[in-house]
Amino acid sequence: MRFLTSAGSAAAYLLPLISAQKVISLAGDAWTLSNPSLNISVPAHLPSQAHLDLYANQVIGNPYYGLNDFNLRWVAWNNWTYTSAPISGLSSNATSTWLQFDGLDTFTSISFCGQHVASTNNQFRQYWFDVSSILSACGSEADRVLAINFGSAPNIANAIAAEPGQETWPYGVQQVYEFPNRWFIRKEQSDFGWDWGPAFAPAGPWKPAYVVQLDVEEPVHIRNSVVDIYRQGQLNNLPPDQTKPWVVNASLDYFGSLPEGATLKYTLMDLDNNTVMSGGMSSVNCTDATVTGETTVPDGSVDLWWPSQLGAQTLYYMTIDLVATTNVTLASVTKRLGFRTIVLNESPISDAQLAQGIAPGNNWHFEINGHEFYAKGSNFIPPDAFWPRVTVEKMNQLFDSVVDGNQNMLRVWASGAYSPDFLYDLADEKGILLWSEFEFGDALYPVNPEFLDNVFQEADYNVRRVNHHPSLALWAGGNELENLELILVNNSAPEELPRYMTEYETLFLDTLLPAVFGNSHSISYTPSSTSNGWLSLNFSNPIPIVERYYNLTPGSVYGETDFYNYDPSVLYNDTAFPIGRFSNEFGYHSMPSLQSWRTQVSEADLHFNSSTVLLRDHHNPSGGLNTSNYANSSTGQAQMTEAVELWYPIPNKTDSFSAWCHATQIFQADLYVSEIEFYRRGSGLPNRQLGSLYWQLEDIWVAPTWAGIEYDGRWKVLHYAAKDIYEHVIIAPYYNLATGNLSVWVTSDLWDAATGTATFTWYDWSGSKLPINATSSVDFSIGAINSTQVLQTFTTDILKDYDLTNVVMHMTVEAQGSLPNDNTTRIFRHDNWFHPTALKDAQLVDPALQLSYSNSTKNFTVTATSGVAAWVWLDYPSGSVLNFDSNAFWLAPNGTREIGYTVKSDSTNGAWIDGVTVESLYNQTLST
Ligand code: BMA
Repeated sequence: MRFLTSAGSAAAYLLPLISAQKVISLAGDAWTLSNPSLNISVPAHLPSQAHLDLYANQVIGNPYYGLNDFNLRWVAWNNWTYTSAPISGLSSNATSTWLQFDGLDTFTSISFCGQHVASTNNQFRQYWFDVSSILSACGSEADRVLAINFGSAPNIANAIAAEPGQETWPYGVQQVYEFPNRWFIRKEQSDFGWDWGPAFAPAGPWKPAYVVQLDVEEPVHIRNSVVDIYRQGQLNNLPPDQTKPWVVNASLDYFGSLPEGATLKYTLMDLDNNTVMSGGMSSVNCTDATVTGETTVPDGSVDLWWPSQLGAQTLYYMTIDLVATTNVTLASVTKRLGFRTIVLNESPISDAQLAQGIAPGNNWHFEINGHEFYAKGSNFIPPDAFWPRVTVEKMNQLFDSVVDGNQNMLRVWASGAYSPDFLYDLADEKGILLWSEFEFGDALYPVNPEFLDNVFQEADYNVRRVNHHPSLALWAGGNELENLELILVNNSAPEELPRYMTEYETLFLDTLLPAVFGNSHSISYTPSSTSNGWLSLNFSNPIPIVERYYNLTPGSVYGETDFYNYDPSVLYNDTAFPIGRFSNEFGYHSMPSLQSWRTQVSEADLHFNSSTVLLRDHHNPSGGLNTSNYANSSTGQAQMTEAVELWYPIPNKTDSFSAWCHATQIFQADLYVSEIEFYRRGSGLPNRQLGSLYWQLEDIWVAPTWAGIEYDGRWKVLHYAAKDIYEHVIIAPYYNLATGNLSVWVTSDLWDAATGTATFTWYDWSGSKLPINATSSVDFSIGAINSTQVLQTFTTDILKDYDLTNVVMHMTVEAQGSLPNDNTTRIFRHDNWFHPTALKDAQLVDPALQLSYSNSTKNFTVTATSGVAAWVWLDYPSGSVLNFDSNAFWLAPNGTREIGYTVKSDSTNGAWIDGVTVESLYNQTLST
């Protein structure tokens, strides 16, 4: 929206005024983006980034289209200036005038009224500057112009790398994707490219900015604040006493001049604005930058917040007033928050746990409000290469898909950006735990004092900003540091390991840990995802955590696992999967759907190995991931092809591009399901495995990646398959191809015991039942968060008279139990399939699927009229985004399934319903 001058002149556009007189938002259209040497000057926006304004003005095409990832490099190599229109509405009675920037990406030189204000070098920090003297020396209102010059991040990173005496690292340690030297700068690391995304290295004022004027009545401005809610006596990383009262600690960060003797008052309200408690805070402490105080809330006087499927997401508002001795309110902050404890428990396995059959070593699991639970979820990457265009609507839709997919936790991966407040707000509402990470990954980092100070400021600001959100589950220092980066040092230069380990601890323990523990008693910290956890935790030491590293006792189990193996024979090979306490990453990539490809790639380029498709596949796992062999990206395509060829009938349809894309998605889903089954079964095995977060939730653009949800929100086969295998009670086969040992287990993540029946029915593919001499039904009982074996046999025995290519087994489970925090007894059902040979060798028949839609029930119905239908897939045309209640399922002979759906967006006015098709593995691949 543009604002006219009061005289109504269209000649000058002025920046808008928001609520309080003293805070002028600089958001809006009254900006110009320019680069004089390129002769570019276009209308611009704040918040924004140069690529977005250049695209809006048609100076460049859609950055996501075709090979623009490469063609637009010149934008990143250049400097860009954002210049405001004259800022109107400034008061002449102010005692001081300030600029506040909530995010500048990344290297800036800022001027106001033509005078230099400051330079900045960290995308993730908030900056504020006193410009009172510049303003008073400023000429006319027309001179009140703010200009922010953004330097080229790739250029500056290279210049820093070339400084004399600059730190270097042994060969192969620093993972380079497209632009090098990302570790020298505090900017979203994946902006320089990653194996699932493009490299635009954007620049611009990516978050809101304000002019703040203070006066005698309002002498301070709150720029940030922290509210920390914990159980009395709670220490980070340790399970607290759940009977203790809540401590609410609040701390307001301000600029301006605080009058002597200011105090804090609070009001705690429910979401209907009914006051729960109010009063003055105690232990108020004022410094020249913060005002801190606390209060207690008795246990039981508030309802707890729980993650999705584990209870209600009860939220409250808390208003904190900064009050002068005259009783005048100087400033006020309202936060929406929740009462819960969430702990990453890495304590040694206790005697009581050993007595339950849990293997020695250490725990590595989360506890919510004192309860162990099974964490089900995935890894969240930046949802767009340009954050300013990430809308609340888009994230709302994505997070609905997280909950619809039976996920309760996301790992907010370490080399994107700290999530905006609205993302935590959505997670608070929907019950999604956000394991949050500092932005360091797949590299080691400098440790000079300026860098460390810059990092501390960034961490301190962001920890304080988001700490009140009940969805915040953990802070982790960075991605793949202990389990990868230090190992790479050891491989390449073992004699240098002590030095790099010391540097690692300087940054990830000595610098980042105090930013968490100094601001929060409620949140656990781990320096690295993945790690073997801590060796000791002692709060009488300044840095309480000593990491275990590789100090492992055989037979004991420690820490998290991170597992990738691009040899497709890993599918169904349980012995390949790692045994740990928690799995935070694993995966394989697949192609997006044809509908998605069409939005970013021309029809002529839609071949499996077209150069455009190849160059958008950034996965090159041959250890390189570096610029020299980056363009040789055929490796990723080859892996997907090999996977399909090894396991499934090869698509030979006329539209084989689409069929191939789909086949790669089936392999991906099949592999993730077998891994999730493996990890979940571990909840009842000695490793007491309590979490599975696959790589990765969603796409940043349209390309071959590990995502389960495509860029526009469409679900791949994976997201449906994960939804199914993340049900509370599941049944799954475990098969050793070499020995023929087949077992079937039921796994439950309910918090109470459940009882039920498992059944096993054998068919040939044409649908005839086979009289196989094996158990057909078993009654079982299963403990809380546990697994139990319901069948064990040898196919070498029971199938010895059968042709293995023509045998398939359907297993079902029906269990009675109740959801956590809910006494209602419910029936939980799940089914699964076992086939002793690869599906490419199976004697699949055409199941002659029938599809119908009922206008009254708003359900689709699919029936298999002949034989067993594998991987039944309902597809829908472009123009809408929706998900079916289930998809990618199997149907027994004459089996039928009714399927509802949820529409997330629709530009077809409902016409998509007529475009829904159904196929199974048989006609996705074999028919022409
Ligand atoms: C791990 C992640 C990411 C990466 C993914 C796929 O390395 O932590 O860095 O994108 O696997 O390779």
